[in-house]
Amino acid sequence: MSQSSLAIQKKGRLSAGTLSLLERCGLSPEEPNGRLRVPCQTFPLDLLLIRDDDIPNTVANGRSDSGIVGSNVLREYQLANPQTRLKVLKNLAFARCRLSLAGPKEFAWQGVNSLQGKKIATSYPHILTSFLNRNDIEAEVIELSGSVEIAPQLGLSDFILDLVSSGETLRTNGLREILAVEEIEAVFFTRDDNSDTPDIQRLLDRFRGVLGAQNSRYIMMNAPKSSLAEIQRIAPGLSAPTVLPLAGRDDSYAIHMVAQETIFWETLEKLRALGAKDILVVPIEKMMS
Ligand code: PRT
Ligand code: ZN
Repeated sequence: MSQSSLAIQKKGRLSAGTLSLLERCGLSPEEPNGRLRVPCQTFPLDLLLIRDDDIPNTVANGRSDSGIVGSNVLREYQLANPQTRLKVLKNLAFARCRLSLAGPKEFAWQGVNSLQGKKIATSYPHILTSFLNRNDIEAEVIELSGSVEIAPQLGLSDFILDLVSSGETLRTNGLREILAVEEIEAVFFTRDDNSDTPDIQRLLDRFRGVLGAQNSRYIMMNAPKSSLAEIQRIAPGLSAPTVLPLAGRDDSYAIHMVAQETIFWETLEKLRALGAKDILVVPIEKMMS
């Protein structure tokens, strides 16, 4: 019997983030050596290495149990195929960018009504149409499969809807970002009817463990007993700290806690102002609750 499978991008902007996540989850894949289907060495899972555009369809028609793809590609597929039931189980916080409207840098933008009657080029016609419908805009959608950013120079369109990261590609083509229509990141998804299976849940637990830890910090400090309530108020996400006695000290505690957010220097300064000493903030590798 073949084991559970995860479709991932073979080569491209998602590859490094996907492989790094899988490694941190303890799912080291074997060397592909040209294979399309590659088993993991330490987990009962096969990786299917394919083009990102094929990932939603491969999961929808059951050739893979789950997939990792950019939310842009998944959303476009869902809008184009409303009968399929795909479900995002986890946002993966890598390959972040945005799907934005852009136009000539000299264009005097006056809100979405500026799009009325215009031509807009994109590789995401369904996402664009949905945006235009939501905003009651009648505009012509020009579908292009690549190099969307040169469409205005070629006279093919007035505006574009495309992925933007640093904005450099827009700038070099005389365009400027006008409006972010969707924030994009890599997502882990499956079919609706498949999302509760033990294999998928076990994988999801691993992703949660690594991503939860990625955003969490373990904080340790020694602090005066009188400051405990105030320290709990200041330090973010810390409802139930562990409070330990200090040998030979009646006036102070050792306080240990997990923070679900970045601890900023300002927070450390406030803690020190409350009398906290020897404050340590350390990364957490894995978490399971
Ligand atoms: O070969 P295959 O079909 O598998 O890959 P692909 O060429 O279709 O996709 P790929 O590898 O380029 O991108 C895969 C996914 O990465 C996208 O679907 C997004 O979810 C995500 N991603 C994150 C990006 C970017 N950032 C990004 N910056 N995809 C594309 N870009 C483009 C952007 O459109 C621009 O043209 O990169 C260019 C540089 O961006 P700037 O703004 O930094 O100049
Ligand atoms: Zn692609």
